[in-house]
Amino acid sequence: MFTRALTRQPGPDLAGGLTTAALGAPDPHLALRQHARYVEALRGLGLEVQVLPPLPGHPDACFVEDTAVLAGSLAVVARPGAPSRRGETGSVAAALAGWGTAAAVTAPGTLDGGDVLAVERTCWIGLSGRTNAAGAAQLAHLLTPLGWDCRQVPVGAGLHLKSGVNHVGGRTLLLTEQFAGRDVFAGWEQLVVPAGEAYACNTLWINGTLLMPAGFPAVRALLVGLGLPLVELETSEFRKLDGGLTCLSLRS
Ligand code: CIR
Repeated sequence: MFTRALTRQPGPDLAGGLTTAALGAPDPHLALRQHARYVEALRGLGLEVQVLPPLPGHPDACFVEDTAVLAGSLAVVARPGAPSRRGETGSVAAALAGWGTAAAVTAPGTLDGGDVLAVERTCWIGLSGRTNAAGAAQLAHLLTPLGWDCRQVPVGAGLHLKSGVNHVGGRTLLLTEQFAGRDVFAGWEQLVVPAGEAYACNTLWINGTLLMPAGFPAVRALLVGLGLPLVELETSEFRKLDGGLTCLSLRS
């Protein structure tokens, strides 16, 4: 169960964020409204949510998930793979004081929290354009002595591991075809996202409820089968920057 989350409001410079999507420029005002709904949804599910103000000069800073990893008793400050995002971590580290034993990924390691999926005592770490082998090894070195089974996952195409693999409760993972069936996920139930709706793989399990992006009927139909309450949230403005629901918070 999650009890708290850290988020950061998108700023007026949001359109300056990194992206590979060709979906046009995000509207900062609409993004702010979508963010407020997201925070409201987390609070509605019982989480105490801290909302940091925008970080001027860091248009991607609302994607706080990438700046740290919360796993069990640890709060690990990440070292984002994109140099433009490294200035986001200081204020997040300060906000996370007291959330767990502090640790940090250091050079030459790079690691984005979006590449880390920690469930029960299993931690999958994606090797991506953002997370390198040194960063993944540093995180595993911190977690393994605490009883975590750390497994590396080459991401290949796509931004992050959690662009294509997420936990949707119990022993079930929601995966894109790109990740389905790999040995590293053996022993877990696998729900495969229908082609054309890969973005909705970034669905977030919070205390028995699934938060999913609005507008993905095939994934919705698949998730209904799990029998969990479903909340659909508008994410259009964050999607324009390759961001989704998990990216917008750090949870513990
Ligand atoms: C970036 O490229 O870093 C941001 N525009 C999007 C980050 C999305 N984060 C995530 O999936 N965890």
